[in-house]
Amino acid sequence: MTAAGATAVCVLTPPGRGAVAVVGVAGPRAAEAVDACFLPASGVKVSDQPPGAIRLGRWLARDGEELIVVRRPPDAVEVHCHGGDAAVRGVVRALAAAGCVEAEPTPQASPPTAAAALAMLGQATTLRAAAVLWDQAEGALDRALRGVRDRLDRGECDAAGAALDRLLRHAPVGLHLVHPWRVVIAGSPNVGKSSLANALLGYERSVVFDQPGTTRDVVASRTAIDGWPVELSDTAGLRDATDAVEREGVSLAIERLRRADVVIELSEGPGEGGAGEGAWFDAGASGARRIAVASKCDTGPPLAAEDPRLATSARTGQGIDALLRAIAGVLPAAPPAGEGAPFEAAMVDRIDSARRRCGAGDPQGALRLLAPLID
Ligand SMILES: Nc1nc2c(ncn2[C@@H]2O[C@H](COP(=O)(O)OP(=O)(O)OP(=O)(O)O)[C@@H](O)[C@H]2O)c(=O)[nH]1
Ligand SMILES: [Mg+2]
Repeated sequence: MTAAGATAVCVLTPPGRGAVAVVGVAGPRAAEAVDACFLPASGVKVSDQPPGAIRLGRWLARDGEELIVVRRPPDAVEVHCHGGDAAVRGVVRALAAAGCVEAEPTPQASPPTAAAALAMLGQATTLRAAAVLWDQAEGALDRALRGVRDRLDRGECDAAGAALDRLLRHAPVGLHLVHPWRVVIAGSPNVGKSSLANALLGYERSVVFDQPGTTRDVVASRTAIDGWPVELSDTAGLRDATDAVEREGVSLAIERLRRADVVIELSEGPGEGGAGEGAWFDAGASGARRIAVASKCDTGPPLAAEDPRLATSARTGQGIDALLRAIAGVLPAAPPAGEGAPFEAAMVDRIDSARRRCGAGDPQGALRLLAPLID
């Protein structure tokens, strides 16, 4: 809030990553304040520009950084600058020094789950994840929860429980809209894990070398598979290492396996079919979905018909698209457009507890648990 008659400056774009940020200046001295900081390329001051004018120029307080200024009637100016934190802070500070009062944007009166989704939207890295969050920002989860509340008000525990079950089914997707799915490539040394990671990523991220024990650390990379955010980890080859550094790498690999959502169990094919790795995988990948994959299938005879592994070659690209589809196939399906999906762990916990209260025939208990998500 700012005093009447003051000129305010506030960041209009939400926090999070973005190429461009917008800083708004509003009040009787908005154009003059911007004139004090901005050198228009045309030489015509912002205060002499017509409403709606879009002007390129340089920001004096930031070493003459180029940005765009838009005049908005009746007395506002937007400064469109680089989206990085430092650039935004530099613009706001200069305008404050020119006499503007720093303000927060007026909060929209929106339901808590919609506001939380909107706040999280800036962290979404894929269009598909953003679309699910946008549905929640538009009120999909709020509508579903209100529907549950109405049923609970009428004492309809079974119907409310079924609606909560539907929401909980979408929780795994909801919880991975900004936190990536963890996909880990594991297998014996030298089977081609790093080569496969590079082939899946489409660039040379990991060092590849014809010597077992090349990768010693976890090499994690962010990517997207089927439109979902994924962290792909290449790991050290699993074996009883004698070298202390390699041993450390193997324990890091096992640690990653424990926390994985999906494990690609890589073994050289067509050879012995990965007989040796099973115990390692069992030690690590507890709850993860497992995909058995054969590497280097450009060499030697084809895999036997009964071999359950997916045949790949990092060298020729054989099977790489099929493996990407297989990974997408073990991830849960997206909620239908417009459907509610809880997207924070605390929300899921509440909904889960409320579901159990429904099962226990306690509509009041369920209502109490859901109330903070609705009001
Ligand atoms: N012919 C063929 N060779 C491959 C293929 N993938 C990897 N290689 C070779 O196998 C060797 C080991 O490859 P890496 O990708 O480094 O294997 P790794 O499993 O990461 O090895 P460590 O990190 O030591 O555990 C290298 O010489 C690669 O060129 C493939 O698809 N076809
Ligand atoms: Mg490697």
